[in-house]
Amino acid sequence: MLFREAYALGLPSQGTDVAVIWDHLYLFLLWLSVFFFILVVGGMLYFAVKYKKSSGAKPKYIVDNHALELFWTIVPTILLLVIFGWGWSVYKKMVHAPTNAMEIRVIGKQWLWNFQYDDGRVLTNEVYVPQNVPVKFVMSSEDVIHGFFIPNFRVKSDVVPGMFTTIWFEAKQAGEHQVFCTEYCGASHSLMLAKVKVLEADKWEAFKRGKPVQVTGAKPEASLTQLSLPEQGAKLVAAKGCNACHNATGDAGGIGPTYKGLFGHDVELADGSTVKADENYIRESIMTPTAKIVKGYNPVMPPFQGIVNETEMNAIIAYIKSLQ
Ligand code: HEC
Ligand SMILES: [Cu+2]
Repeated sequence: MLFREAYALGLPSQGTDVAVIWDHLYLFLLWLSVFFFILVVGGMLYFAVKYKKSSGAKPKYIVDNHALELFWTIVPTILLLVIFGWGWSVYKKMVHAPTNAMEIRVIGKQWLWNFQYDDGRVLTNEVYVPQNVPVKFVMSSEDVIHGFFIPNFRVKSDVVPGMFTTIWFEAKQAGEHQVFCTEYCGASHSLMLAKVKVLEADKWEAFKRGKPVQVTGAKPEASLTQLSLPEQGAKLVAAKGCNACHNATGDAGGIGPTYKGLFGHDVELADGSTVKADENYIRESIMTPTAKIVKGYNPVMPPFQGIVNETEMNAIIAYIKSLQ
């Protein structure tokens, strides 16, 4: 244990498998650099002393040494390729969430984190997740650029207004894990903290059954009548007048395209290109509808910039996603 502590230089605890492979790579790079630092600087000092000549001495004329040159070309090349391949494989694991990952939406704003669950619950500065289950955070910002970082899981991403970014993790250690905002976002940036609370299976089941989590003002029963995120979205598209032009039935005859079967599929655009309908495409379609015009439709949709906020955006997307 002591050896690991010294060798790993006090890196935070390894809360995921990704943290383990990430640490191996990081420590390999670190100790490789230390090795070459000692080799180069040590060699330099050693030779400076060993071959010190009094001033005025003529140095010997040295011709090239092919064996040596090949050696110091080929060895670093192999090393760099190993680092590249290794880094690539770790990176791939870090960014590609398993397709069965459970999704939670994260909204950053000055200076707190909100977490939106599919069942409609919203938690602030704390998020409960199951142990040993892949979880994907779909993140957006209400104001400026924030950074979402869970050191114990070795995952981090900027959270940028006007787009979605994602991270994923599969937590191995039950308990609390600290979240930091890692992008200077204003006066209380350093207080923009949250906790990821990893629950064992039985506790997770209890949490899902809906022990009342928001106690401010509302009675406990309120959580039972709370709407799920897709249901909130259905209410919102009705309230914001979207249904005048869109439907959820699959009927193609409306002023705008149907929501049914949209999410995750390719959309043909008027300019002949196609685009995959993911979270960012739907956000753009709502905020700046003229950016991409769906083939066969007129650009008559009004922009909803400033009318749909981030919380509502997540609900609307969850609703469209549910209409497969
Ligand atoms: C005045 C009619 C109208 C209203 C109101 C309207 N839309 Fe649209 N919408 C359209 C039309 C027409 C298109 C297709 C042309 C385009 O891409 O702009 C479209 C495209 C879209 C797309 C892309 C669909 C696809 O198949 O790629 C989404 C998503 C969307 N709208 C969501 C909404 C939401 C959410 C609202 C309410 C907040 C809304 N729309 C309000 C007319 C409307
Ligand atoms: Cu921040």
